[in-house]
Amino acid sequence: MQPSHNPNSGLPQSGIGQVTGATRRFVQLRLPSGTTFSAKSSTKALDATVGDFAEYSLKGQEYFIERLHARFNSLKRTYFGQQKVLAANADLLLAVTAVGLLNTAFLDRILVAAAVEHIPACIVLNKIDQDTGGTAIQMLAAYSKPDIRILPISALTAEGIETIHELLKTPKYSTIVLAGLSGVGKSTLLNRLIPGSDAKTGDLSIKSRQGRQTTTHASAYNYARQPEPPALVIDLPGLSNFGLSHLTAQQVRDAFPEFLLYQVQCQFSNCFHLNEPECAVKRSVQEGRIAPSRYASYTEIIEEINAAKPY
Ligand SMILES: Nc1nc2c(ncn2[C@@H]2O[C@H](COP(=O)(O)OP(=O)(O)OP(=O)(O)O)[C@@H](O)[C@H]2O)c(=O)[nH]1
Ligand SMILES: [Mg+2]
Ligand SMILES: [Zn+2]
Repeated sequence: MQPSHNPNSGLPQSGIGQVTGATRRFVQLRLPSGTTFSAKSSTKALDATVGDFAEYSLKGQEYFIERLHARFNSLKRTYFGQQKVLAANADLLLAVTAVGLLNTAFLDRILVAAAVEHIPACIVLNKIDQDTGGTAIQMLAAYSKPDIRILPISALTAEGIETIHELLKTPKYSTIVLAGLSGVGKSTLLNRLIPGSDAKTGDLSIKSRQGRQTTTHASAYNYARQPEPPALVIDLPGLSNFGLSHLTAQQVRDAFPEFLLYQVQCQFSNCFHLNEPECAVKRSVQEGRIAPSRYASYTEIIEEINAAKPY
């Protein structure tokens, strides 16, 4: 009989772990307790992504990944024509944006990627210490219609941080993903939420105001919440584009919840709200019931999908 624990590390000899990092040959696995260790992939084709659940077992002195579990969901984007999984099995997505870097088209893309996979999402508006006059908050008013929660915070001054703590302490959210443009302050926020996590942060370059990319690969952190097991918080590298041409037009249309309210009044039941006559969604945009920025994001994504179609 084999002992059920590895005498060297005290870890179970086999079980299920969650991937917190992966290279071609090694995968970092995390147990529900938060302990991480390294395992080898037994096949070259193992396509492990942060958030994946994997079965592992000890063979000799080393841990090996036996197989990956099917994903409950995966946050995907198209990158140079290829569909890429950014993170798997997210229970909550925090779409992070910031005063000075507020780009609703980009935000809408992240929200679409989450909605298509049924991942609950909130918008975190960081750097509100710089929002003189509340302009950024006003720009986000468009999101009250699709009923997306907006959390205005400052990772720098800690204003509003309590609401993020509350979310992270919610037991049903065990895997939480932070995604957003480079420089919005994801890593600064993480350091604030998890003191000692030592997430690398970068300075905004004065020249471009773009913020050079500081986080270059996904990093994962434990968020302690006794007596519950720790939450896994994933800091994605700053993205500068979020291609969605792997989606269908229908998926994208259905990912704009405020369209669904009016869609029933469109002349065509399968209306895509583009050039169709008697379209209640377009009328709602003109009459101010749907935010023009949201509709513009929609048509832009649809155009991208059409442009990527093979002829
Ligand atoms: N004024 C202000 N600056 C902030 C705040 N949060 C972060 N910053 C600054 O914004 C810059 C970028 O922060 P990071 O945390 O590195 O941003 P990031 O989103 O992790 O960037 P990438 O790793 O490139 O994706 C740093 O200079 C931070 O000090 C904030 O709440 N207010
Ligand atoms: Mg970062
Ligand atoms: Zn329509």
